[in-house]
Amino acid sequence: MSFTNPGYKIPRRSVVGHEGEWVKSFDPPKESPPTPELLNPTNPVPAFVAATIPGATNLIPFTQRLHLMHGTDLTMWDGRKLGFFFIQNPDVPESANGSFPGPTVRIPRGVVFHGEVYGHGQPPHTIHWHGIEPTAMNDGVGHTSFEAGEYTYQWQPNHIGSYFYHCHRSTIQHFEFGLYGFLIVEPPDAYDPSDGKNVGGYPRRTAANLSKYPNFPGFIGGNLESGDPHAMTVPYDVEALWVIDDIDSAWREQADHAHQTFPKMGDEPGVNDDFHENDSGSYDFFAFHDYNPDYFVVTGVNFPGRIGSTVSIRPGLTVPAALNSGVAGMQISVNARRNQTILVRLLCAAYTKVKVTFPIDVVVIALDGRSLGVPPFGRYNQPYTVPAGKPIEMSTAQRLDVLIRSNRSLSSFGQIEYRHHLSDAFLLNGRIPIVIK
Ligand SMILES: [Cu+2]
Repeated sequence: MSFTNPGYKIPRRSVVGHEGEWVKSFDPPKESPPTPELLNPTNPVPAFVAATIPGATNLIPFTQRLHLMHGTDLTMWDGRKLGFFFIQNPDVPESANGSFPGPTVRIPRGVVFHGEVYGHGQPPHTIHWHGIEPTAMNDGVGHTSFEAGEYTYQWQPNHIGSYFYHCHRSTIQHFEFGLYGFLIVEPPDAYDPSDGKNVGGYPRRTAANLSKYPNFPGFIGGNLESGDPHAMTVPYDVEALWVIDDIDSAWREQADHAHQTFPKMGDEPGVNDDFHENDSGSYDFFAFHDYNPDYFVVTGVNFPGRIGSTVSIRPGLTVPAALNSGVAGMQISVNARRNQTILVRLLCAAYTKVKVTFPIDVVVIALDGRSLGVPPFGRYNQPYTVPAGKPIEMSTAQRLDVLIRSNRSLSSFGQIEYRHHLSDAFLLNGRIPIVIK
């Protein structure tokens, strides 16, 4: 059995003559449709960022701006330059040239979110708000909504937790090339300074049901319908973001320009497009089936090693407030004190098989933006402990939130093991320092 002589043959229809079915209503991409049922946005975060980050602006009130760019090189740990697509927030100077991952978007539960999205030049893009539940028009899935030049996405987050946003046009490539960022839904009062708290720092709160875990102090149970913004939440003192990704340099060489995998538009969009004119000939239109990553990163930081190695990132790495919606002190490598509650938010943005191991017991409090044991799904699941050393398997697009709290000092590493998605061959062990003093 082989790729050319498979054991099973799935009958497939040729796409020739059916190209129109694969190109949506708002191609060509300069089309900028109005948002249906547009409401006034109420998200306070962009104004907070403008008030606290030097040089930042809030050009469109209450609106998060995200621009999608292509054609930027990123220098990897060994000095090699690889092509990436970046997400930029034009309101924030640190984001002016884009970043990988894109800036972390934080938003309070219940507000009306507006995301003004602009795709720089062809090809068009979308933003899919992964795990949020918008209307179909605002879901940003290419082929089922539309692909646009400019659009204001509108939605309302109703569950506190960890999400992410990513381009969903030619997703296999655009996601792999860097068009994604983390998305955090916080309690409704997370950016309300009226009680004198420092809304740009820690402690903060996230949703959890810790009624069976009294070692995490400050948990508030109660009833989500009561109006208490902190019902079913716990405070955390330290927050770390682990976005696990892998990079195939050969993909960059094969798709050496941004239009490589796009049909060339004919004069009747969706009807007489040419699916083969933009490719270089040797790889053809669907170039991205053979995936063999040779670079490995966590939250944009390179694990500095070749395939087969076990390597660590530096201690003390943090995410700047300008790239974290104005919240200062977000960590990558964990640096905490004893008896602090540590929240690690994990996103698997890798295509390979990933196993994450902690050197200390962790409590999994949420999966994919839904907190375990918290209504309305509380009857069907509950938080659970993963003992030190036991691997947690993760797959593409999955999010996992874990809490850690220790009354003893610790100087060790979390480990991310990458294995090839087909052969299971060992690729790399990436280690992330965890220091508790
Ligand atoms: Cu895109």
